[in-house]
Amino acid sequence: MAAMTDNLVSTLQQTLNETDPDIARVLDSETVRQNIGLELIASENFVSSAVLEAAGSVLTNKYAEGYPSRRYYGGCEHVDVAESLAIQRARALFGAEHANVQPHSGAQANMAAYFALLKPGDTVLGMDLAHGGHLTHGHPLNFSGQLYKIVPYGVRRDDERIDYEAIDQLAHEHRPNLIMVGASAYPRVINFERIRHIANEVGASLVTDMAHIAGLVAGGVHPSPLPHSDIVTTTTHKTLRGPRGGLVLCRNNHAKAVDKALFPGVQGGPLMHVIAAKAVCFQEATQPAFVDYQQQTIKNACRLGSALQDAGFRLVSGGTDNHLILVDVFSRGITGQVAEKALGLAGITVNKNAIPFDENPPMVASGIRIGTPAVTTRGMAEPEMDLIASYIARVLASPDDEQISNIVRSEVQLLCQKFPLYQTLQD
Ligand code: DSN
Repeated sequence: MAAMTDNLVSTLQQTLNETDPDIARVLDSETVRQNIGLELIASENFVSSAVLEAAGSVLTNKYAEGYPSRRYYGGCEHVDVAESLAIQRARALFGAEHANVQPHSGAQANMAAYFALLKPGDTVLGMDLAHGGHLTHGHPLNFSGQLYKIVPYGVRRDDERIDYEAIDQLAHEHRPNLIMVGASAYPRVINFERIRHIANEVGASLVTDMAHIAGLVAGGVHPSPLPHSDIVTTTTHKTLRGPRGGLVLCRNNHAKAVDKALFPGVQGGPLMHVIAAKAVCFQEATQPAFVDYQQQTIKNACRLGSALQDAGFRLVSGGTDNHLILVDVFSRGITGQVAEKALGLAGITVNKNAIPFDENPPMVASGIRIGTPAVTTRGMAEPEMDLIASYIARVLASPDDEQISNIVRSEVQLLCQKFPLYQTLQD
């Protein structure tokens, strides 16, 4: 028995490098990649060491189906504390009556919201993915498009902003059970109050998916959808800068339906290590520095956008109010696919993205989506945004030129060295 215990303890104490050098190398290489490149994917960020520590902890070992104090497993006394703190902090941060911190992802948070409010076959008005919406807002290949009758809305052709008149008209014509608001590639403030008014007129519920802007909302730099929505869903890893995961917030009258929809409706055992890391993130988001961070994220997006406009690029909707810009690279004769690849080779990570009324298919796309949450976390500000715009402009002026790509990649690395990340992980 003693030998067995010794054996177990020694296995537990082996480093990843000793146990699995292949995967250890992946972690090392990814740490270096994140350090030496410019991360401009609008939905990504860098979590704090405290969030990383909680997410990589022994809480991963624990099954805890159910909710705090109402579990289907013994031994939940410590994870109950973590989940209760996460709930309490999420409610306080966003001013919500109820929070469910268990969704593994934003898609599962959205699924729980639909299941809580709808039955299959009901009608949903959701923002078209091609206009900046999200797969789970009714795409035909997603569960949302398969279970519900979807009526898509989008942006106006002239100013590329949400067409509230069209939402009003579609709502009166189709009498949806639910209106879904929120976007993954929309650079403008969303008028939740106006959509609530439309929902009230037709007797629809309003669900807001604030995944992209949750950190901005928490920091008070974007209007909150909470006062206007029946249910609000989000991920925790974008502007909110927490671990990869989801969150549902709602009024008390929907609390039971949401909790039941999430577990046992959608998920089984919650990821307690991730829930603990969410609690840490919600705590960090109450700090004054978090507000400064969110303000700087928006300032950086505006500066990067205007510097790219000065370099001749067209921005969808003419600019931004939030953490992202959508650049129409096709107007400069290259596709989003080509731009993503060329920038990637130069150490600048972005994603190709459809622009409204795109003539190209989604895998080719006419745009690139650029976000500032991650570079702002590194401490970059307006002067660095001007540099980044100049790198992008140089690479996209000659996307096939290997020499330019190499020169820009060296400049990117020099810039990144001035804003180091996760130093201790690289020792
Ligand atoms: N995939 C996310 C994004 O990049 O915006 C949305 O879920």
